[in-house]
Amino acid sequence: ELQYPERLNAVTELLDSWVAKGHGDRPCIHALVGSWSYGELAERVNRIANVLVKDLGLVPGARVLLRSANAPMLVAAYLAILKAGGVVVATMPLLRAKELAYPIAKAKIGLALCDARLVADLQAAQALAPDLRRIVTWGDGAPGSLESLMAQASPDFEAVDTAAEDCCLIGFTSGTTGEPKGTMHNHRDLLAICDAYGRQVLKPTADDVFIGSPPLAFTFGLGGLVLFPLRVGASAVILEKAAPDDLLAAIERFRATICFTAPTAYRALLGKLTGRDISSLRRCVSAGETLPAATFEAWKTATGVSMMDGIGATEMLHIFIGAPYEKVRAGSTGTVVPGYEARIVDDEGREVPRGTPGRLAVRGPTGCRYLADERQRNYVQHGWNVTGDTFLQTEDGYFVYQARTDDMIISAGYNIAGPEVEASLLAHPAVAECGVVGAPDPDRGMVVRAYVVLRDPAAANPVMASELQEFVKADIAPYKYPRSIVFVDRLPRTETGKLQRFALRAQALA
Ligand code: 3SK
Repeated sequence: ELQYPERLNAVTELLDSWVAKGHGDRPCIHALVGSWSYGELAERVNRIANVLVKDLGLVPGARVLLRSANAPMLVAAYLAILKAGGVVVATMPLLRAKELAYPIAKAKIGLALCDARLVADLQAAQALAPDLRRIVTWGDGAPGSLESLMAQASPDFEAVDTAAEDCCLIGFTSGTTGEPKGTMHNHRDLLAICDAYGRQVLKPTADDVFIGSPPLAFTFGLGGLVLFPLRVGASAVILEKAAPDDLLAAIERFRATICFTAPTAYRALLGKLTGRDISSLRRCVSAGETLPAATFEAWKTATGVSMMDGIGATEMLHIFIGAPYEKVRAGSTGTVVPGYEARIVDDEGREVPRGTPGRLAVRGPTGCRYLADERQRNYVQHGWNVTGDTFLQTEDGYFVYQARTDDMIISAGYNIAGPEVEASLLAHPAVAECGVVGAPDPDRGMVVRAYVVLRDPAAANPVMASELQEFVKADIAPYKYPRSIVFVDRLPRTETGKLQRFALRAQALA
């Protein structure tokens, strides 16, 4: 079991301890415009913490909204809020006023720190959510900007003496269904994910250079690009733009060794590898959606590196199932992360035999605590966090993803997992992306419908549709083949890259 002191401020452990131990000169953050050492980051964090407390009146427990693309200043502001005893509510940079108003009102947020280029929507949100009284911007050099306040502030700041269990971040779910939910996590949770998934599965060293595309507002990105590197004294490349070409160029330039991104992004990178040298990469973590075996194999063939699939949840803060590098298996998410327990249960919460699909339930050092939300009792049942995912567990303990619990298509009495059909279609060389949902059918109740993006859009015709159907029939149980195929230019995705199957389901019903 992971043990931490009762009084704990995560920033003391993650950042200040390195400076105190004489590692202040080690590289910490790389960006296209320059790099910061641990000492340089620590100084900025202290200045911002002083601004928060002395100029902006932050009191422990107060919530502060952050709005920015991934950037070194975002990292500094994030850590400063934690160090000052505040609670971070980081928001996705693409959110518009209406979407920003929801967390502001729900979490009663009075103060925001914001990249000046993104302030317009936040100002518009103030009209909808009057709790937000003060916005301080950076990057515009204006009087009263964060930088100008920082310049007047002391470079020293003693971490606020928080309890390990004090809430320090509220992550809002991206809301694929219903209103977003605010998930609360504390200082101990931040260290626990580093010491569970980080240290015992990923096993980074101080020489690793982390890189990736997930926004820091998504806890997958927070862990992979900030917490895990800091915990072991490593460095991270923080990219404002992480489209495939940007990511590849930065991997080459900084000789990045550990990449965190989603399967969709890995597939996009695969199409652009010619002439690139990404041989520095030794670990490629994939999460956010299931990793099809075809993507795993294609990446292995192209780079020689086996991808590390993982499943996490904003509710759990980070990954709780994912195998260590030596034990990864194509087509399987992996084994339970040390410190966590996972089991497959039926609708009554009873464990089902190995090999039987059911709901994935998990418990361990982190867990779901929704901010004032009735849905808490659906997610946590008898002490177990019941995720919305259907998995099966093999005899030897590997967890194999089947579907989101609501992604099961019941067709003529058969239970068909949409993602399994997607994985099969993706193995066809003509298919770039696809999403599979149920469409109503008078005879079968539902039929399997595939929305397919082809690599060559000009090839979209009935002959291609039959070819794909035959391909799937030959690959998996024939009853699972998509009886309906719709060619599309693009698929609906959330900002974190997750396929929005609910949007496809709505299209299928129309
Ligand atoms: O698997 C996910 O979607 C996830 C969510 C939050 C944090 C980490 C991960 C991998």
